[in-house]
Amino acid sequence: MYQLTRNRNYMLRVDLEDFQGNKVFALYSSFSVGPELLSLVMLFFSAGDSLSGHNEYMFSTFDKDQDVYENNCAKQFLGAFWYSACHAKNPNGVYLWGKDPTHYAIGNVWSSWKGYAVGMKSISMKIRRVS
Ligand SMILES: [Ca+2]
Repeated sequence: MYQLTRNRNYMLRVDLEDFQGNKVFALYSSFSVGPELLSLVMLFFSAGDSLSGHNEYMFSTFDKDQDVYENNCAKQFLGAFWYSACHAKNPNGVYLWGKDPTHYAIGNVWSSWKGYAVGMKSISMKIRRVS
């Protein structure tokens, strides 16, 4: 992703769908990934903005903790993403098949739309070159 977004400007569109067939999106006017650093600017959304709070954070995984939380966000929330301390969305989290509050925020959730207990049916992130 770093090589891909390094030399040009990209927009990001995130599309979300729940298990009732509702669809929302979030659009970011600029999106880039540094060596592992996320950078983006919010433009418009119907999904709520669960991503801007992760601007300027590093990508973290189970075996590479680069978040600012005392523990490992990727381990605690069973995902991998640009976590801060820790997340407002978890697209690489556990596929919950809808609402499942058993374990807090481990699912593929987008909190500004459905909170931390409702997993999405689908989440897609697409980038488009703008210059
Ligand atoms: Ca940490």
